[in-house]
Amino acid sequence: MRDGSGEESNVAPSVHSYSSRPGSHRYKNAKKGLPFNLMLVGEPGLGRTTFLNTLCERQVAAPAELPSPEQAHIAEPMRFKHYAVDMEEDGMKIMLNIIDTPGFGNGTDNETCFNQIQEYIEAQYDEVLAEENRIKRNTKFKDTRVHAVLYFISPTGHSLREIDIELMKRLGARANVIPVIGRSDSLTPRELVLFKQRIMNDVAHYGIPVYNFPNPEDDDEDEETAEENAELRTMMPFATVGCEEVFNEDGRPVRVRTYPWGVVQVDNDEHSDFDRLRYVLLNSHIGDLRERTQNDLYELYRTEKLSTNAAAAAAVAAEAAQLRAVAA
Ligand SMILES: Nc1nc2c(ncn2[C@@H]2O[C@H](COP(=O)(O)OP(=O)(O)OP(=O)(O)O)[C@@H](O)[C@H]2O)c(=O)[nH]1
Ligand SMILES: [Mg+2]
Repeated sequence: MRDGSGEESNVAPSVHSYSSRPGSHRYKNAKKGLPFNLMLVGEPGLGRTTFLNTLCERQVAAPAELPSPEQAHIAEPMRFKHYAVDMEEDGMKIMLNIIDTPGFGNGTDNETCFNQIQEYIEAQYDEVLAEENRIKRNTKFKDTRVHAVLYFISPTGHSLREIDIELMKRLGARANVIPVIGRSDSLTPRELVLFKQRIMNDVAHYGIPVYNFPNPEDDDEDEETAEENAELRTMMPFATVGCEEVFNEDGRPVRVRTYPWGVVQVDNDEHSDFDRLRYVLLNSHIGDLRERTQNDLYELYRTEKLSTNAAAAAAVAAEAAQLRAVAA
């Protein structure tokens, strides 16, 4: 861990950390480590902190301190909390930066939260834009552009709520938004299938631009990727489960949530999509998420920004010319 808050203690790694998987990434030579910036957004209590610790396989973030009963009704404003963690995944070093957004959707002022998140994402683009325009490059420049936003949906079994639709719609134009169902073990497998369908129907109906595992253009080389992406599209939104409990099964540590009626194994594909999602983020799609951020989302922002600036400059010049004409 670099400088995240909370005590560090190791918990069991993902089952797949024991063996390397095929279809890996293209960045094995990134010497210092590949930067990957991941934002977590979702209503309070959907398991973002637990997810973060489960993803990093260690306690990076301490659980939120609960307010005293007298203070419990006071909704805290949203803020950005940063965690920086060095990871190694399938032989590749990753400098993972996680931006958590505690206080989002606590019912006070969603519009302000939407604006704050959008402004945060755009501010990182502005930094890159300013750096590109600098005559002398800053060799220590850190690219803080958000490569993916995990949006946590509450496991209600209902349709998407207005806040979900609004937020994902607004951010989809600026970042790779990946919808996930938080605390998904509260739904039965059948409920989960129906809920996923309902959410994806809403995504299509409202035209929400989520990261949709795009088809690679040059098919020959990428037939395998096309198949993988088609499968991943059918899994959306990913059903996540997080835990910090480790159970010893035949001498092997297994990450579980234990209930009186049984256990949920976090890394078991039959129990949740957590392990698949982790693999997508830190391995198979880390390259695509970064490239799409650079080539599509940032480029679009840059073009918009430069043409807005050019239009503003033209308006100022026209006004000055008009004033000069009047004065003459
Ligand atoms: N059933 C279930 N409970 C979970 C899961 N992940 C976390 N929890 C529990 O849900 C509660 C909230 O988890 P957190 O990880 O603190 O959630 P959070 O989204 O960070 O919450 P805030 O920071 O308060 O917004 C805790 O009691 C967790 O133990 C999960 O996958 N399934
Ligand atoms: Mg939290």
